[in-house]
Amino acid sequence: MTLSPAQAVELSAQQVDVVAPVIFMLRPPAKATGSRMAIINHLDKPLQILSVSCEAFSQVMFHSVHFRQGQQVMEPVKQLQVSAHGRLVLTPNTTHLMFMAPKRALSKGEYLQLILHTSAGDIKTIAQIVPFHLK
Ligand SMILES: [Cu+2]
Repeated sequence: MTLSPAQAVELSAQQVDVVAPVIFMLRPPAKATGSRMAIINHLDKPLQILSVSCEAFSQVMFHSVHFRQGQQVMEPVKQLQVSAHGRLVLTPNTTHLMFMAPKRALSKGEYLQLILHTSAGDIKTIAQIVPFHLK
């Protein structure tokens, strides 16, 4: 792909990209739901993601997934790190953002603003509410 000069400037100005962020619809009676996205760090140093906020949820946690006696269990993680010029793919089966305690009913297709609070400052993105599927 060849970039026009204008596109090239825009891309180099973007130090961190959040790619295709989605939040899965809640499945009642669950009061929490997972998500999927990739975070690309174009910086020359590691990027720490310290916390995430979303206006429609009381809290956003970082979870990692482990297998224990054949059972999939999620455990809280303090923060996430993306290596210099690296990419972190967040999925329900691996590490992910877990959206806790929705403040209101959410509909399929709705867009919500996410703010990633990072070592490089706040990064705003928009995530869509989508039906749950593993792939
Ligand atoms: Cu989780």
